[in-house]
Amino acid sequence: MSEKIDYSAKIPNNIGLSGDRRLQRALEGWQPRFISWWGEMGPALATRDVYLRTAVAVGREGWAHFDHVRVPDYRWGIFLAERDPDAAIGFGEHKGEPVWQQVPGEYRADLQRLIVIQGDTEPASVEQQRQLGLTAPSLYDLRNLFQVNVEEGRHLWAMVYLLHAYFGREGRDEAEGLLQRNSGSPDAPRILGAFNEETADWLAFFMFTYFTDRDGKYQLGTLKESAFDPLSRTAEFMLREEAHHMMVGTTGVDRVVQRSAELIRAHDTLDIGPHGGIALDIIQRYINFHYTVSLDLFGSETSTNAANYYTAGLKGRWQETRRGDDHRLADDSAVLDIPGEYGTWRTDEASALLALNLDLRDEYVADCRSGLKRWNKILADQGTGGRLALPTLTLPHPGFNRKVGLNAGHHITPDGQIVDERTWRASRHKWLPTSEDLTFVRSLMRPVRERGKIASWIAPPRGGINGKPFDYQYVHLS
Ligand code: BYC
Repeated sequence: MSEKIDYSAKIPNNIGLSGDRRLQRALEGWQPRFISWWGEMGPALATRDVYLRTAVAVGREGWAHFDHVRVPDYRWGIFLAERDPDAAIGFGEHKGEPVWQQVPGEYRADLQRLIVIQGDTEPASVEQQRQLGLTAPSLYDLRNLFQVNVEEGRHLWAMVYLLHAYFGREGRDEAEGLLQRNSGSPDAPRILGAFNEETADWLAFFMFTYFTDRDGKYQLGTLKESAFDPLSRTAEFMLREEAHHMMVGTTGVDRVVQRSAELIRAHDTLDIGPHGGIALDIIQRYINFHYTVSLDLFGSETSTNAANYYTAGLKGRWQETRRGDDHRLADDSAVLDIPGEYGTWRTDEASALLALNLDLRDEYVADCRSGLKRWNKILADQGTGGRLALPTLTLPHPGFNRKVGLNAGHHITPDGQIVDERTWRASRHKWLPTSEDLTFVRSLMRPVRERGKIASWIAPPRGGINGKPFDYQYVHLS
């Protein structure tokens, strides 16, 4: 397979699509439906053009090209990482066998399910972020939003390719379904909870790209290990694009925290709302919310689905090849924290195979901690000249506010105490964003569309995109 992407084709690709007429026709049949979905459910703000990154190769260096592009003309395509002709399955009962180029009949339903769940999240996030362009705090941020959106659209293409190419009629029906379900729809919602929540303001967008896109990183990391080679190579290239989405989240929250710290210092108060900033307690409540709905995306702590996927070789662990065990896990165990009826925690042991969702979640939690460290460092560096004690931003206990898994149905505080429902309800407003918080944050969301200018509630970025300065004309509005 050539590493270069064929851009002369109607659907840019590096899979030799022109040599497979049936698949080409099927995907060209889906393409206008995608474009019409994008028109209806994609970004609400009309633009003349946006400075976007487009993939031009799948090698490590020089894979992206930047230019001003009319967004509806963005070249969504199908790009897989290069094939390793010697690739062998790295885990499970088929460990050591060559990776599969076709779907084995016995794993067809499970693989299709994993691909559909992954595929469903991609358009969902575009739908959730549809209105945000109308209130972007700068042209730089607006550009980043569009970059994230077009790449989530491309990730939908990646999953639709797999469904069309390897899952026959059922795959084609599922590809239609991906455009028919919509985020938050009462009749046909998206499959996973977090993708039916609103992303109503830019603080929510930065939290989403920090916490929820990071779940995407970890889930794609496990699919990259898959024995089904086309899925593995698809996920590998998606991960390359995903890194930018997390940069948007990490530096987005950095910049909100930076600005809040500056306002606290300048006005000598934590109550910075009247000065146009977002108070740290609101930021903490947004962290609590977005982190915990993202934890739900890992499924239950013990899962026979996860065990079966692993044993079959469909979905591995994060950095599977770097783990120093037998990659089969039949004899290993893991410890679980279980909330008890009477306000006490107990621990239990489960087989490591059953606890694979927890293993992945633990990797994710460790990664999330690095964000909190950064944001607390920004607060400490800014300081208050010793006049005020700044709170520390924290990650809540993984049992807090959970709808999926062992902790669902329990009332657990951010510091991990199990309490009764009344106590929980009485304190909920301290822990999760209140309607007042949401209204206040929304009131700050006024668009700033002048080159080089930025809204009052966020600091400018340290640098621009692709070596351009912050005050570059990233977007031409129509
Ligand atoms: N909401 O055995 P269990 C991304 C269901 S994000 C609703 O515990 P399993 C992105 C589950 O389906 C990454 N239902 O779970 C980010 C099952 O139903 P059935 C997306 C849920 O299967 C930002 C039942 O509960 N990719 O890429 O081990 C922007 C028992 O489930 C939820 C993937 O997730 C939930 N949260 O694990 C754009 C990878 N959780 O079968 C993109 C593919 C569980 O009893 N998916 N259920 O009807 C998977 O690996 C797994 O399906 C899950 C669930 C990790 C999602």
